[in-house]
Amino acid sequence: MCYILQFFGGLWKIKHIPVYKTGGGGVMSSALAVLCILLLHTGVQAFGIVSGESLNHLEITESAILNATVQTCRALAQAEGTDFNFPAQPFTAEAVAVACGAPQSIKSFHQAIKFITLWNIRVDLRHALNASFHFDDEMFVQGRKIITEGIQAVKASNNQENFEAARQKLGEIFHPLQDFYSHSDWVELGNILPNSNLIRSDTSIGNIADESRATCRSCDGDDCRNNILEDIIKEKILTSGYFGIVPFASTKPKGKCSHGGAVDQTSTIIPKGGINKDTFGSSHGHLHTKAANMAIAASSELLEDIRRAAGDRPFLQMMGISKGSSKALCFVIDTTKSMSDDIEAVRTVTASIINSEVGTDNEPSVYILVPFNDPDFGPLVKTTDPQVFKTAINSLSASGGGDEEELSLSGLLLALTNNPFYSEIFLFTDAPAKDKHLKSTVIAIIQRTQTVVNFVISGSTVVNRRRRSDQRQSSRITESDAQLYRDLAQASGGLAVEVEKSELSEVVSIITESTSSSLVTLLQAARSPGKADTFSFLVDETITNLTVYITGRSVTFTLISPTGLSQQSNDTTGSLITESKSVGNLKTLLLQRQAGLWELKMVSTHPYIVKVIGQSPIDFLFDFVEASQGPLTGFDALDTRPRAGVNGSLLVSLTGSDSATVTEVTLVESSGSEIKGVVEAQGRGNFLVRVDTIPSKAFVVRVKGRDDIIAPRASTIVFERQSSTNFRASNLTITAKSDSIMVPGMPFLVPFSVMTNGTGGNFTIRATNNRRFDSTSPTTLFLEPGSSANGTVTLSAPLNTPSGTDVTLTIEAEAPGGEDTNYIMLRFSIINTVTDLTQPVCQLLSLQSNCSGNCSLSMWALSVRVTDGAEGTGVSHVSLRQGNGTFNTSLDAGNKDITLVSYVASCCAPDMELQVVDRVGNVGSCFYTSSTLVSTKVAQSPLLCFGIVVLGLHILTELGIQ
Ligand SMILES: *[C@@H]1O[C@H](CO)[C@@H](O)[C@H](O)[C@H]1NC(C)=O
Ligand SMILES: *[C@@H]1O[C@H](CO)[C@@H](O)[C@H](O)[C@H]1NC(C)=O
Ligand SMILES: *[C@@H]1O[C@H](CO)[C@@H](O)[C@H](O)[C@H]1NC(C)=O
Ligand SMILES: *[C@@H]1O[C@H](CO)[C@@H](O)[C@H](O)[C@H]1NC(C)=O
Ligand SMILES: [Ca+2]
Ligand SMILES: [Ca+2]
Repeated sequence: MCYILQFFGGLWKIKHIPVYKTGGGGVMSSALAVLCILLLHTGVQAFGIVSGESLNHLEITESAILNATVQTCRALAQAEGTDFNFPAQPFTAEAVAVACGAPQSIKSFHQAIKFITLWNIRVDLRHALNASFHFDDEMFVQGRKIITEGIQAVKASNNQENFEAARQKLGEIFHPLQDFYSHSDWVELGNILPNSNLIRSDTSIGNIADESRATCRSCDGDDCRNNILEDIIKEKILTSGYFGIVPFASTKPKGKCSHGGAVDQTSTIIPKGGINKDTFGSSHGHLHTKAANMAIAASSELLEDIRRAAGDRPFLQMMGISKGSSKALCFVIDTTKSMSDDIEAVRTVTASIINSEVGTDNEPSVYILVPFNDPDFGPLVKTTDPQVFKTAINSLSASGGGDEEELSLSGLLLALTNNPFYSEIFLFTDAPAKDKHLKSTVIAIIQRTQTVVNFVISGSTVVNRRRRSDQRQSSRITESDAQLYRDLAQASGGLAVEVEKSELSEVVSIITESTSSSLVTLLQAARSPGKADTFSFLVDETITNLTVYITGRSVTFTLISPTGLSQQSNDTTGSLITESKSVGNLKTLLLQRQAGLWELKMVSTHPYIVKVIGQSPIDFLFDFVEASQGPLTGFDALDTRPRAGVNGSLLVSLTGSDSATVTEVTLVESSGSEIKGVVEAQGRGNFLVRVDTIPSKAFVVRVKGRDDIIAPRASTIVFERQSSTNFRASNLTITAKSDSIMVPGMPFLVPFSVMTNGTGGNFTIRATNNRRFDSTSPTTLFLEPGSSANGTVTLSAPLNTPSGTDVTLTIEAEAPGGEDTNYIMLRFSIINTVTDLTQPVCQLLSLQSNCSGNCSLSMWALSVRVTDGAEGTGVSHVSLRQGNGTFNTSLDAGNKDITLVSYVASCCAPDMELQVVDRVGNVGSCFYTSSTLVSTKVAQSPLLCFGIVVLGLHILTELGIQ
């Protein structure tokens, strides 16, 4: 609904405004835009929402997702014969993930919900000028088109396991779907169920009012309860409110309803008043609850359709819930000539991870492999099947590579842009990067995706690398080559481990040991050049497996526990370190479990990285956010670096506890200087943090909080977490606007704009996409100081690109001198135009039933043929949705477009329902029951007197499918 969005409880004061349309087609002059914002402010105040009463898009979407997830997990539990315990109402992500038997997916479930709702709310910020996205101005056909085309894209993306793209589109189409119930008269017409025709394209939406037909009369003062005309209600005519924010310039046709509210200027023109149900304070606020509940039900119905097309497990994966750890296992491997030992070590550890973790809570949810060589890299293997991954790793072999340097950053970039956000990558090489120019792009994507990248660099100090022309001449990674990898590791919060070839197996098994999804970062810091420094980290009662990783040469340290005990690095008898390993330049220390503030005093003159992690359910997610630039007030998550040197905001969400709160958020520079933010609770575990100045140097985000636990006994946990990623701000601003769907074979334009808040000059532009699609873009843009310039990237997907493929495009702008860069990362889906809009159909071939007397002694059976029609894409899968009999499907020997289904069940289970899905995800269902058919046929066939029905081909019945 187009509520004044109190996003996260109070911040997102967004009011969708289907803004005044200029004659040309909706482009507003800046003067009008200013007017919008001013009007909006008064509007926002006039609505006066009481927090927590009216429901907004965020809450509606979250309710529907939680409900659909519970339903899916329950169905899976039933199918698998396991118990299912409904979580307590109202559902929370934590409780639902636990009920689904996937507590390890809590964080990724939160991420998915957050991401989907973000894209929902973005519709108000980015498509404010388009009434179709909000079902205003009687834009019913246009609104439904947005929904149904979006559904096709979501299904195609799920088919290709591109769940991020599916989430993005899903969020976008939730918005109009939910708005329909607030902005149209569907509720006023007395409907008690959602309008299912909005998620189908082959049916009528309803009886839409003619353009010339009057639909409303003026309200009686402030009382709008009876402003819709009686004949409209009586004839069940669909209409929706018109909206405009410019006084005296209304485009509302005569006699039409308005949206209503203080902001809507059309509502001051006869017929006055409005019909929206956005909040309790709206013109039809008395119907707010009904409309909001109907929007939840409609969103549930949409999710149900997507779930049926995808299947239960893939649907849950789209929601971030997987059986295993919800984490990716991603290897990027140099496959040039000298790498056979490394490949062997990776092969061994992969086999061991797969053998020990498949079927456990630690099983990776997706496996990714990117080989790189020289002059080529890739192809990427991305699979949810561990055996496919194992086979891919086993088929790697070391050869080629030409000169000393290899394409390590190209391989890394391919992995980074295909990996889920917030995951981890392991890169193996023994060579310098040939493609050093990609460094800033790699760092940009590390920051955007919050990925941790660990490097295993073998043979860097030993004299055993390639022996080519001169057998005695050896080479190795120089200090500066290694430093590039260390810089990337540090930026990402990963490790750069340097070992000899003989130490590979040991180090690979150490660093890949923990794939648990409950890992949290307590401290992550690097010093380059190295220097003596003291670090502290707070350990709370929820932390287990407290582990310190240190990489660096000639490092000594002293560890001091909360109780004041200390232990030096050369002391092997102390009690603080319960286990320690040292291989190559990596030290791993498992610490005694002790809550409180620990201290680590480091001494080294060489570069080093320190990382302290533990396992805990409590963690945080965050985005940099910015007040929307559009005509609406609200905050939007940034797809770019935040702006340096000015104030900024972060939206922080806690995961893993319903009762935890954030008490302090600090941006910590590596120099140690700290910028504290002002924290405002927004409800639902979300916190807005405002900082006065975003630093110009790299920084990490540190969150402190507390959790006041009531049961089983009252206690307070004070915790501290840190981002593993190092972030950077920029003096450049980069924005881009485009559609999110590409059609294969057609040039796709992405206009963008770069603005400098500092110096001018020639700015370097780089556009990279992760599918190696053809692309053109300017290579430089000239900017005057403090000004902006525009460019366009043109991307083309080859004609044969499978529907549902996604592509990420990163556009980077680099200031003269190369000191400052900013980027924007965008994701598009490639979707073929879908012409198959109908579901497969069932034809009953035969039904035999001798159900009489004791049902447990008799059986019924049927056979059905399923086809997708001559114009269809074909039957993709047929499954049993209801019924517990024996179910078999086979392809017709003569015609592969026909699927034959046979079913035999006990008469005690007289109902059965088939679910039939075609290749583009149109879902139908066919319902059969032994008894109904018997009774409907009584009049036709005397045979039924014997209690036996034989429905032969002569009474072929094509059953209607809804
Ligand atoms: C929850 O989902 C089920 C199945 O999709 C649906 O029947 C039900 O109406 C939904 N409940 C709500 C409150 O939307
Ligand atoms: C600590 O980690 C090890 C290995 O990663 C695991 O076997 C063990 O169960 C963990 N202990 C706790 C308390 O989580
Ligand atoms: C550890 O090194 C320090 C000096 O760096 C020395 O004073 C101390 O005796 C050493 N301890 C052990 C157990 O070797
Ligand atoms: C932004 O510009 C200011 C002033 O010119 C400079 O001090 C700062 O380092 C710049 N920040 C970045 C991230 O380049
Ligand atoms: Ca080479
Ligand atoms: Ca079809």
